[in-house]
This record gives sequence, structure tokens and C-alpha cells, in this order.
Amino acid sequence: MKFPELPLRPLSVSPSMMCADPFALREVVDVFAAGEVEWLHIDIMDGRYVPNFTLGPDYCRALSRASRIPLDIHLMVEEADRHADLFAEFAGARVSFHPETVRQPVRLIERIRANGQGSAIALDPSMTLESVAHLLPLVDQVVVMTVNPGYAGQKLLPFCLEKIRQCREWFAKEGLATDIEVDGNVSWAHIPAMVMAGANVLVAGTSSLFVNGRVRPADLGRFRAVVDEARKSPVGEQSILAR
Ligand code: S6P
Ligand code: MG
Repeated sequence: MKFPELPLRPLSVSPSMMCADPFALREVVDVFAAGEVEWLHIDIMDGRYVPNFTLGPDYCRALSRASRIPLDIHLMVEEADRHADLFAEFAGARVSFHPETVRQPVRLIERIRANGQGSAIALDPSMTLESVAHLLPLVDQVVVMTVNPGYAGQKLLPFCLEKIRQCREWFAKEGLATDIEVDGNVSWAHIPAMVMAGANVLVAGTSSLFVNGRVRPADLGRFRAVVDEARKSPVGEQSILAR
């Protein structure tokens, strides 16, 4: 199957910090700074939109003091519009939210922009590209979730890979240079399929970089090598679905 041509967007690694051992945070952040990761992915959960609690503004503040790596803030909260300003102080951050949690998603996109930050729409596995397509020209990134939001260490929902491909096709057709982030079970085995489907921002968690909450510098190199290898494959000439 042939897909429309789309210039490759720069590849970004966004390690999921909820996977880090809190007692090893300094070491983990130093590995990421030395390895020049592009983002630090911060999962914010409220126990309502998802059945779990995780990190918050204080954690972001501590990380911002510890490194200059910009934050990739993933709001998994009800009424994201009530909480977005809690994160307004993080310059250069990108803030993603799930549009079904707010009544006026466009207003929230505008507010995040007014805070001087990048905005992103996050798609629960149940959400279709079509349901948010009209919002995508307004944002910097779409986050395609490939697990149910709420926990690290879950199994891939393979049907979500098709949504990555749909996003890539749609962005190519519309001439948009929007980033496509994939979040959930971005494992060594799944990276090639995700990259070939069109993802260019990869959230790295317990399935790849984090082992017992720590990260080995060599694995960061391996991560980029696996991505580079996948990117050499002619787009569309291989099966993208790792079923
Ligand atoms: C899940 C969250 C994710 C996870 C990430 C963990 O609700 O949004 O960012 O932290 O998926 O990665 P892994 O490799 O353990 O699935
Ligand atoms: Mg996330």
C-alpha cells in the first residue's frame, strides 16, 4: 500500500517520567540531559478522568530546576481547562489535553497558546481522528494513545497504530507540519511499526528505556538507532501493524 509523501518530521524522544524511580531522579535526569532528549513527558492524572493519580505542578517545578529539557505535559484530567493554568509557568512546555474533558476545546487551545506554550490534542483509544480533525490545524501536536490512559506498563492496543497512519495521511493531505506523538507501550519491538506509521515523537516508558525506574545511557543510543533504522524503510512498503 502506498501512502502520500510527507517530509519526515524531526524525531523526538519524550521519556515518561512517571516511570522513573523517585529515589533515582537526579541520575535519570542527568542521563536524559547528557543524551539530549527533546522532551520530558509528564503524566498528570486526577483520579477521575483516569483511575490513578500521578504527578503535578510541584514535580514539574523540581524538574525544571534540575534540567533545561522542555516539558511535554500530558493532562489526563477532567475539565482540563480548570487546570491548564497551573502549568502556565513552564516556558517552552507543550501541553496536551483530552478534548472530551472540556466544553470548549478551542478556548483551551487558545489559552495554552496565550500562556506561550505549545498545545496538543490527546486521543484516547476510543476517539477517532475524524472527531477531532477540525481541531488539528490549531495545535502543534496530536498524541495518539496506544494504551488506555492511566498506567504505565500496559499492552499495546494494535488498532491504534492505524490511527497514527490516518493522522499522517491527513496531515500530508492538509499540508500540516503537526507532530504525531505516540504514547503507550512504545517497546523495542513496536518502535519500527509506530515510526513507519508516522509517529515522530515517541514516549519512552517501561517498555523500552526504563528498567526498574532507571535508564542506561546505552539504551538511549539504542532507542535512536532503532528509530533511524525504521526510518530508512521505504514508507508504505512494509506492514505497519505489529499484530
Ligand atoms: C499512560 C501515560 C503514559 C505512560 C507510558 C508509559 O496513561 O499517559 O505516558 O506513562 O505509556 O510507557 P510504557 O512503556 O510503560 O507503556
Ligand atoms: Mg502520557
